Amino acid sequence: MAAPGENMRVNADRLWDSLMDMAKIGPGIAGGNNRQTLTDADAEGRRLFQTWCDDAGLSMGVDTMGNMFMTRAGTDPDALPVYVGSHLDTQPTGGKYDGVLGVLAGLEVVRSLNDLGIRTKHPIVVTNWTNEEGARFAPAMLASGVFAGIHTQDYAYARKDPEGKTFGEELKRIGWVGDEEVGARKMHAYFEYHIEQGPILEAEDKQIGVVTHCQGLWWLEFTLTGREAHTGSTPMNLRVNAGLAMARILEMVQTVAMENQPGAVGGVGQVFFSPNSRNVLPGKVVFTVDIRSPDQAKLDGMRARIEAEAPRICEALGVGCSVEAVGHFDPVTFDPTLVTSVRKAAEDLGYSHMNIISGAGHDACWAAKVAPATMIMCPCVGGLSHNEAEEISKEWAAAGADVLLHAVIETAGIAE
Ligand code: HGY
Ligand code: MN
Ligand code: MN
Repeated sequence: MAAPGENMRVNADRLWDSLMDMAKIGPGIAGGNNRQTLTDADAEGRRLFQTWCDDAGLSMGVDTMGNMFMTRAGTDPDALPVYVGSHLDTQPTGGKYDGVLGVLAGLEVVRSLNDLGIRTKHPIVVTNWTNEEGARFAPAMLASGVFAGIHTQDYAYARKDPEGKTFGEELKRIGWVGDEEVGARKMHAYFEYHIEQGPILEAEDKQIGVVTHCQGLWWLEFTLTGREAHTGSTPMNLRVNAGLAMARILEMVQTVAMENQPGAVGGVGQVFFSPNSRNVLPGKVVFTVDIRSPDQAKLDGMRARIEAEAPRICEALGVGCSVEAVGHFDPVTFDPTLVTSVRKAAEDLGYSHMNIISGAGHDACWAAKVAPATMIMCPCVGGLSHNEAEEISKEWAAAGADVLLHAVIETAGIAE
């Protein structure tokens, strides 16, 4: 006896072809992507997605943060939509699947419903959130954060990239300032399908991650002030060395994270030296510490220790020290009913699965503030992500999309 809807599956080749076609836009230098938010490449990727959605019979709405909402009508006009989203923007040396898989799998769900001739009670809205990565404009998940009322739009519009360009100017420049009030939309439910970006599912040989939680995050931006001086003629005892202070803070962050094992991470991905000249000791060093944990006490405890110890390290070297929290969300618990619908879909489809906590942050973390939300994950090779060598298999991609299809149908309801 076939399980309910066992025959309902996505078109794996069509999903894979769409992923490969999107990957041609904003190519990286090593086989991945550099399609950073609000660049011309982002604009080109948005237009391609819009064309595909138009071909699938979806109607587009865009809000003032450039979030794209592509609607497939339901039979009940009063029913709140089921949203299925993620992001098309990438890291500067990003992979082809981070975020993109979730947006294009959402489109594939709609394409498959069209093929199957299924009408749902609730509308379905495939969503592309602006600036999930936070690489060009901190913080991450900026536009979904404004949508959820975490940030004001003025704050978001004023965020600057390393060249001093603002989010608002760049959104306007690429022509994607929509007319919808951001956050006005109400959701019946929100699903996000995403690669794991970690090693667990592949190591455990599981096809599906049933995401129950997402770990919390702090991004602490440190500004250290030293004294610019000649690296050759300045005696060691006369140096005010902000670079050395930064190195000692990075070592301390590593120690704090290791002392909070298991279930804690800490590190630094971005550093700016000024004047960044080989033979000038830096007058200013700016860097962002990224700490995360699923445990609230550990997360906040690590922040407290780092913010207490960094000034002491700097004082010992005569270096000025200031810190600003430029990104934050607490650990997230996803909606148990939706989590169950994901697990049931995996079981109905015969896919191996396990509960998992998301190590990376996602727009679902903010969607969960305003609606029942959850995530589905597929493995990625070696757990590698935020790297152009990020890789998944077509089978992994399709299995998660099948689960998404079933969970969305379960939640949106098949019209009589
Ligand atoms: O930082 C994150 O976890 C996400 O990739 N923006
Ligand atoms: Mn992502
Ligand atoms: Mn990412």
